[in-house]
Amino acid sequence: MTGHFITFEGGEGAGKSTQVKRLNDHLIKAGYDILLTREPGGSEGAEALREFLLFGGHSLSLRSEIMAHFAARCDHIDQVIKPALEKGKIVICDRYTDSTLAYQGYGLGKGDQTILSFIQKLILLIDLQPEQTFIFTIPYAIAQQRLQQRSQKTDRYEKQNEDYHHRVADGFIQIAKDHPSRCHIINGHDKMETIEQIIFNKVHQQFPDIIL
Ligand code: T5A
Repeated sequence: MTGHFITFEGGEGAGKSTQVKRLNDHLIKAGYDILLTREPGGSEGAEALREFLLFGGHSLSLRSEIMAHFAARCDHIDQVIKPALEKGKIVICDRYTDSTLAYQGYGLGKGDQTILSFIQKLILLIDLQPEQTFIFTIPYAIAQQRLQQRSQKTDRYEKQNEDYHHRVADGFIQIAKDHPSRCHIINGHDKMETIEQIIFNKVHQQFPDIIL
C-alpha cells in the first residue's frame, strides 16, 4: 500500500473532528489526495451499524458489542480504507481501534485483561494499523460544557456516568504509553490554532513526503 493512514482519538468533545477537518482542508489545499472518514461508520454497511450501536437502544453483551464495532470496521476497511490506501491517498479517520480499546475495554470492561486481550486479538486479525494517531485529552467538565452547546443528539456512550468517562480517558493515556512511536497526546483545551500547528508539524515529522 502506498498511502498513509492517520487516526484521531480521544473522549467526546475533545476537539478531534474540528482538527480532522482542519488537517483535511489544509492537505487538500496543498494538493494531496485525501480520504476523510470516521468510525463507527465510513461505509454504507458500517453507517447502518453505527446507527444500531449508538442509537439502537439494544442490550448487547460486551463481547458482542465489541464484535459489532469490528464488523463495522471490517466493512469500512475492505470497502473504503484499503482501496484508498492502495490508490496512494492519505486516509484520515475520526476514531478507529483505539476507541474500542478505550470505550469497550477500559470503559465498559473496566480494564479487565480478558476483554482487553479479546480486543487486541481482533486488532491483530484485521491487520491494518494506523501509522500515526493523535489522542486528544480534555478535562471532563470542559467536554461536558462543549457537548451541551451542540445540537447533535446524545448517543448511548455519552449518556454513561462520569466514572466511565474517566476510565475511558485513562484508557486513552495508557494506549498512548503503550504505543509511543505511533501516538501523540494533544491537549484539547489549547487554542484551536495551537493544536492545528502541533498536528501539522507532527504529520510532517512522521511523513517527510507531506509538506504542510
Ligand atoms: N465508540 C466509537 C466506541 O464506543 N467504540 C468504538 O470502537 C468507536 C469507533 C462516536 C461514539 O462511539 C464510541 C465513542 C463515541 O462515544 P462520534 O459521533 O464519533 O461518537 O462523536 P465524537 O467523536 O465523540 O465527536 P464529538 O463531536 O462529540 O467530539 P469531538 O469530535 O472530539 O469534538 P468537536 O471537534 O466536534 O468539538 C466539540 C465542540 O468543541 C469546540 C467545537 O467548536 C465544538 O463546538 N471546540 C473547541 N472549543 C475551544 N477550543 C478548542 N480547542 C476546541 N476544539 C473544538
